[in-house]
Amino acid sequence: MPKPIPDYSLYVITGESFSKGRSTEDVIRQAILGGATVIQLREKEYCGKELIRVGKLLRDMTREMGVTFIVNDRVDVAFAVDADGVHLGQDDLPIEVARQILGPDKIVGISAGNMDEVLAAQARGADYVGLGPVFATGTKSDAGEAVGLDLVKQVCARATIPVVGIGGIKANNAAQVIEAGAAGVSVITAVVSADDVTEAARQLRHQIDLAKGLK
Ligand code: TZP
Ligand code: MG
Repeated sequence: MPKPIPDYSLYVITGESFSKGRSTEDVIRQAILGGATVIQLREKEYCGKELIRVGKLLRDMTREMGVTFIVNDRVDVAFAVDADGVHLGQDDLPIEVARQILGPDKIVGISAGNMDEVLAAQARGADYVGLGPVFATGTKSDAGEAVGLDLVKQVCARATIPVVGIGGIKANNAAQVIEAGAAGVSVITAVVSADDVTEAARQLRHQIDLAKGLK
C-alpha cells in the first residue's frame, strides 16, 4: 500500500521562546483543538535530552489526537520517539540518508527557498517541501528575503509533491497561499504567540478550508 499523504492544511511549528511562558505541551494541545493537522517539534536551543523528553510528550499527544508529528533537523530524535517523519534544512543530512535511517514509511520533508531546491528535493525523494519565507518574518533571523506568492504559484504549478508555505503567514493572508496552490500553511507565531491559541488556529483553519473549497 502506498504511504498515505498527510493533511498538511495547518502545519504548526513549536517555538517555546514565542509562547509567552506557556508550556509547549499546553500550546500544542490548544493548537490541535483549534484544527492543526501537523505538528513539528522545532527547538534549536534544546539539548538532545530535552528534545527526547518533549518529543515523547508530543508523540503521545499527536497520536491520541490523530495528527501528524514531525521532528525538525534531528533524524536521531525522530527515530527515537517514533515520529511520523523529519523536516530537514538544506544543510542537514541528505534526504536519502534520512530515508535510510527512518525507513520507507516515514515522511521526509525539506525546506526550500527557490525552484531549484524544490526540484532537487523532489528528485531525491522528498515527501513535501516547506517553501519560504513567503512573506517577511522576524521569527527566523536567517530566513532571507520573502519569496512572495508568485514563486509559490510557479513552484506549485511544477512540483509533483505537496508544497507547504511558510514565513509570515497569518489568518489574513493564509488563503492567498492556498489559492497559489499550496497544500497547506506552516506557522509559528500566528498560533504559538496568540493569546488564545485555539481560536487563532481555528481562524487560520477556517481561512484554509474556505480557500480549499471545503466550507
Ligand atoms: N522557516 C522559514 S520562515 C520560518 C521558518 C522556520 C519562520 C516562520 O515563523 P512565522 O512566525 O510563522 O513567520
Ligand atoms: Mg533545519
